[in-house]
Amino acid sequence: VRVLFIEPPKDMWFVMGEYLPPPYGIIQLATYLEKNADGIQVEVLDCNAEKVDWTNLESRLSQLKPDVVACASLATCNTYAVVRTLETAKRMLPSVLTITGGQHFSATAEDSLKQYPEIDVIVRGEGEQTLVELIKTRQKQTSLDNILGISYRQGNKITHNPSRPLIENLENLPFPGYHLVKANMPKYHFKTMGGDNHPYALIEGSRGCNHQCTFCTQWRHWQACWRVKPAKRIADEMAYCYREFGSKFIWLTDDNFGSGKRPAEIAEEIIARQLPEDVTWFVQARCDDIIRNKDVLPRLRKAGLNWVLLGVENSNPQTLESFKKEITPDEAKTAVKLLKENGIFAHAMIIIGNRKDNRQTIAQLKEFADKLDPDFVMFGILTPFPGTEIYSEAEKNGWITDRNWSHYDMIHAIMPTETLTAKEVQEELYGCYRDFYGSWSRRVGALLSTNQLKRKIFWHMARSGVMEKVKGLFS
Ligand code: B12
Repeated sequence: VRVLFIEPPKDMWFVMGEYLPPPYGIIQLATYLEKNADGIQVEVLDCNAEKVDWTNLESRLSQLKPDVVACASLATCNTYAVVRTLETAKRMLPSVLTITGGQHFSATAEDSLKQYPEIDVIVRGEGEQTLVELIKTRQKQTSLDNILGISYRQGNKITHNPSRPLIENLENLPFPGYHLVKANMPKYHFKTMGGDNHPYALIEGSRGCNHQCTFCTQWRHWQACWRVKPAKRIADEMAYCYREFGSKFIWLTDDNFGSGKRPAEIAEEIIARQLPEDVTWFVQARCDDIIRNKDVLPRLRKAGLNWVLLGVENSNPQTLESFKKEITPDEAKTAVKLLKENGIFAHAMIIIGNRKDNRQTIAQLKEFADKLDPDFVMFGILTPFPGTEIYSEAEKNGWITDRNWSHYDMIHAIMPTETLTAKEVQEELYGCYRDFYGSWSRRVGALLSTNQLKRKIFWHMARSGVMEKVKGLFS
C-alpha cells in the first residue's frame, strides 16, 4: 500500500511575518506508520515547501499514484485547502482512500463528512495508532468497523466508532520524521523569530493541557489530559534536529510549558547537550507558571530559550474568569517583567471581542497592553473554534455571523458582542495594533533597543504592511 501524506497549499498567517513551517503533524504520523506497519510505502509531499500549486498537485498525484492520501489540517482556517486537496486526489485517482484529522475535523466529524463527500475517513483525536490500524485494514481489505477513533462514510451512512484511549507514554513515539522531508529542511524558516539562516524545526514536548480555557481546542482534543515527554527526551530531540538537519530555531509545540520541576529539568538537559549558543527555542507558557519558575529563568535562557508567548488574554478579571483562565492581570505584569529581566523576549497574546466587550473595555485593554509593555503583543479576536466551550455557547445562542471557515484565524471577527457589531470588533482590532505599534515612543525605543529580536519585530510590524492588512479586514 502506498500512502501519501500531503501538506496542502495554504495561506500563511501574515501577522508574524514570513515563515515556512515543517508539517510536523503528518511527518510524525508518517514516521510512526513506517515503524509500525510492514509493506507500506510512505511519502510526504509538502506543497508549500515544494511550491506545488493546485495544478501541480494534480500531476504529482498522477505520478505518485498513492492508494491512500492523508492530508494535514492544523487549523480550522485550512478546512477548504484540505477539502480541495482530497477532492483533487479523488478526481485524479477515483479509488484512493482519503483521510484527514486534527482538532477541527475531530470536532466537526459528522458535519464535515456530510458536507464534503471527498473525505472518506476522519481520524478523531490522537492519530498514530488509529492510522496504523486503518492502513492495515486497507492492506488486508477488511472492515473499518472495529477501528477505534474514526468517523467514516459507508454509502450514505455516517458511522462514528468509539474514541480511542490515549497512548500512555509519549516516549514510545519515534523521533520526529524529519528524514521524510529531508530535502526541505534547509527551507523551513521563521524570519522574524529565528532569522533567515536559522532552519526552523518543531519539537513536541507534551500533548494536551491541565487547564480548561473556554476558547481553546486543545484540552478536549487531548481528552483533558496533559502528557509530557521526559526532559531528557526533549533535549535529545533538539540535539538530533540540530546535528542531523542543522535546525537552529526550535518551536516547542507545547500548549503549556508547565510548572513544577519540568522547566528546570528541561533547562539542565539542554545545557548538558552543549548546543551552540545560536540554537534558540520558543515556547508558550502561562503567566503563573513563569512566576513559579522565576528562579529557573536564567538557566532556561542559558539553555537557549529566547522567546516566550504568554497567554495574557485580558485585563478584566471578570473576562479572565469567564475564559476560565485562572490568572490575574497582576500575574501578567509580573511574568512580563521577569521575562524581560532575564533577556527572554516577552510576547503577550491578548483577546478582544468577548460578549461583554464594548468600546470602553477595549480602550481599557489597550491601556493595559501599553502599560504591560511586552516586547511584542499579538491581539486576536475571540474565535469560536469547533470543539471549544465558546463554540458550543455561541452556537446555542446564535451568535455566529460568519460561517466561512477560512476566516477562523483569530484576526477575523466571527461574532458580534452585546454592543458591537462584528465589523466594529474588526475595527477595534486594527485600533489595538495601531495604538500599540503606532506609538512613536515605543517605535523609537524598539528601534534603538539593544535586543535584536525586538528591533527586528518592530521593523517587521512597521514595514511589512501588517497594520495595513489588519485595516484591510474591515475597510
Ligand atoms: C506550530 C503551530 C503553528 C505554526 C505552523 C505549524 C504548521 N505545521 O503549519 C504556526 C506558528 C505558523 C501556526 C499558525 C497558526 N496556528 Co497554530 N499551532 C501550532 C501548534 C503549537 C503545534 C502544531 C503541531 O505540530 N502539533 C503537534 C502535532 C503532532 O499534533 P496535531 O497537529 O494535533 O496532530 C495530532 C492529531 O491532532 C492528529 N492529526 C492531526 N492532523 C491529522 C491528519 C491526519 C491525516 C491524521 C490521520 C491525524 C491527524 O494526529 C496527530 C498525532 O496524534 C498547535 C498547538 C499544538 N500544541 O498542537 C497550534 C494550533 C494548531 N494553531 C492554531 C491556530 C489558531 C493557528 C493560526 C490560525 C494562528 C494563530 N492565531 O495561532 C495559524 C494558522 C496558519 C495556517 N494557515 O495554517 C490552533 C488551531 C485551532 C483551530 N481549531 O483552528 C492550535 C491548536 C493552537 C490552539 N491552542 O488553539 N501554528
